[in-house]
Amino acid sequence: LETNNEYSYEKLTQTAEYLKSLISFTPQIGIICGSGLGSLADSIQQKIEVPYPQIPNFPQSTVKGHSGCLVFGYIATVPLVCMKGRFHYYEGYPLEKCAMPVRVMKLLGIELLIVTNAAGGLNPNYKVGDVMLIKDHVNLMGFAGCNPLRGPNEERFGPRFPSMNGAYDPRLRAEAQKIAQGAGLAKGVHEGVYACLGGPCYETIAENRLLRQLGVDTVGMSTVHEVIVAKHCGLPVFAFSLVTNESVCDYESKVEPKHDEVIDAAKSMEAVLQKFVQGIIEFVAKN
Ligand code: 6GU
Repeated sequence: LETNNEYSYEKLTQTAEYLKSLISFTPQIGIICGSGLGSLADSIQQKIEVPYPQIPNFPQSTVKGHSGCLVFGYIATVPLVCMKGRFHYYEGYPLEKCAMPVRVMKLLGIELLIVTNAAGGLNPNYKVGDVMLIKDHVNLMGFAGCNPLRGPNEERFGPRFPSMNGAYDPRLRAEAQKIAQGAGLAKGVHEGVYACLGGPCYETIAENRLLRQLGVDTVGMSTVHEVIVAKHCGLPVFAFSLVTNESVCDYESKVEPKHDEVIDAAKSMEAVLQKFVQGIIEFVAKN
């Protein structure tokens, strides 16, 4: 049996206690910023930034140039914590390591997790720049036996066999349509199904065709394992994909995913998404 005490309840508690010693409030919301969407953290007031290398037991980011940090502070009077930079499976971390910050944020006291990602749009009705609220996921990596909850279960977080139904909070999704209009997403937002693949290569045409048949609307390399860990410990989730590129199912097409274009598309939507997330937070604060 492979046992892994690297992220035991005690270790995660240590990490949370260290972070609590730096702040004088209890964060109510946790936010995970997707690729190119780090500026979601810019609207945070009274910022306290804690670089990942400074946090005990935290994974270290492999991405060159920026190590990532937790940003504590307030948006619309709501105390929160934001992950600027997340951990991806393709970097070499096991899934439970990718998702471990979710448990740390749970121990810090958050009551809602907001997750964002940059994703390929498989649904032919989706255009670059569109937002899709995630209503459900296909845990494709789980089909192959990879799951962040694999291994001995920690009952203090949740049950051995957790249901995944309702992981993406339906009430917030319903409200988000209205909030999107107010934020400048005039056409509104889609609702659909997200799938995570391990990456780092993008999908082939044949894989895109398969995913489409499976009912997948956006595809990326994150989120699912974070949401599984959140649902396991009873955290409601609000999650959306920003469609940064078209995932084509046609061999004649010249469209090809490129990381630079993913980042550019995300950057060009940052201001609108910042407003959108702020609207969600304001709604949560009032309700
Ligand atoms: Cl097309 N695929 C995956 N797996 N992740 C992405 C993407 C595509 N576009 C942005 N992120």
